Amino acid sequence: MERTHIAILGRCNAGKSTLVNRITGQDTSIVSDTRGTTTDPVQKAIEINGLGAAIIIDTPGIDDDTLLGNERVARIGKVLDKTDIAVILLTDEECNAERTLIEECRVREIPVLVALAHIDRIADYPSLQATLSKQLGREVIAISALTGEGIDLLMQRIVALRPTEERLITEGLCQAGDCVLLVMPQDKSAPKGRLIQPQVQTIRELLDRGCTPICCTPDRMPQALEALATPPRLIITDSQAFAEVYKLKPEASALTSFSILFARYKGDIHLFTEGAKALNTLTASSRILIAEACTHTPQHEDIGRVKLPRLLRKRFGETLHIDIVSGNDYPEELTPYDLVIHCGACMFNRKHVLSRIERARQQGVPITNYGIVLAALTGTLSHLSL
Ligand SMILES: Nc1nc2c(ncn2[C@@H]2O[C@H](COP(=O)(O)OP(=O)(O)OP(=O)(O)O)[C@@H](O)[C@H]2O)c(=O)[nH]1
Ligand SMILES: [Mg+2]
Repeated sequence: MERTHIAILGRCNAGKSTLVNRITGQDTSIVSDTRGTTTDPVQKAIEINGLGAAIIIDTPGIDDDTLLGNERVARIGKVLDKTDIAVILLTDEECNAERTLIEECRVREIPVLVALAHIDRIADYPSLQATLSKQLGREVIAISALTGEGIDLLMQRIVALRPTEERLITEGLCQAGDCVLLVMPQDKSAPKGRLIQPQVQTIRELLDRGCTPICCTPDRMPQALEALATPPRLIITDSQAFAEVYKLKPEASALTSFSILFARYKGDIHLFTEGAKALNTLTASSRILIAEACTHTPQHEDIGRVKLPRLLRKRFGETLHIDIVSGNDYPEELTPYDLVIHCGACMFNRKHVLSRIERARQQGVPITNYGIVLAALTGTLSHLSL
């Protein structure tokens, strides 16, 4: 699910953690008057009235000197990579660091809200609020996370800034009334007793769109097709089953994969297909970075850790250098690599994927994703609807 990521930023002791606790209505973060209490970003999933699913991110102080300078910048940078809305807290007229942060957000196209915090203990807060507003050339909301004053207004402003772009996973590939066949292997690498996020999200969207989703595992695909009076408009398969599904696909059905759908939905499918062209120039001494969004214990037939490296080495040679990173461990410096291959990123928001794509693009390193590479290596890419 696409959750709006809201980061609470500011200097140490600005009351970031107190505000996060107030918004989430829980003791999500540790609060104390010791500077640098929050050293790692803390995320909390919540539902916000009028906005829907969100993640509130508590962050270390932008002036936290208990962290090394570059470490601090890197941590804030990683938060900004996924931030849809930034809330910056101030407590006095000093606002140089905040100005720099506002500028960084402008470059990254992140909408910013500025709030003067701790107003319960600032004698003439309206005049400080006016001064800051003038200095920064923008609205400054007055809040107290302690008493709750001003929080309703802050939440209203947050809701007003929510990303409004409505995106569909299956945009342009099917319409109301269409039957869509989903081929979903439930092998050892699938979680026990449930479906993975991309499958659930796609089924839900198809139901909402008035389509008829039908599900099967690859081995039951012939029976599923037989049970239908006409071929499905679209077949969506797990990338791993491309080859066998393609063989069984009726002429009249379009074919795509969950990872292609999510590359379109979360990333930039055209840049990813461009990036996959790098596969034509790789050699046995090339270096590849495989980046996974979620951290999970490596599994026997894991696609990112086992299958993809095996296919790549088979194609380009055993000496091919492959680094695998997961979660937030996406390197700043991508130039050592000849190609970055990202997972479908079902656990990331779109902003996060776009930030990663942008970093690769700026450094001139081709980037693509699992589904596209699997399709390219198995020769099915040209048969897919993108
Ligand atoms: N009077 C008053 N005190 C507050 C308010 N918000 C936070 N505080 C106090 O300020 C101190 C610091 O609050 P935190 O929420 O830990 O601040 P922080 O910005 O998370 O600090 P770091 O994690 O160190 O960066 C605590 O003693 C809080 O109780 C407020 O609105 N009014
Ligand atoms: Mg804190």
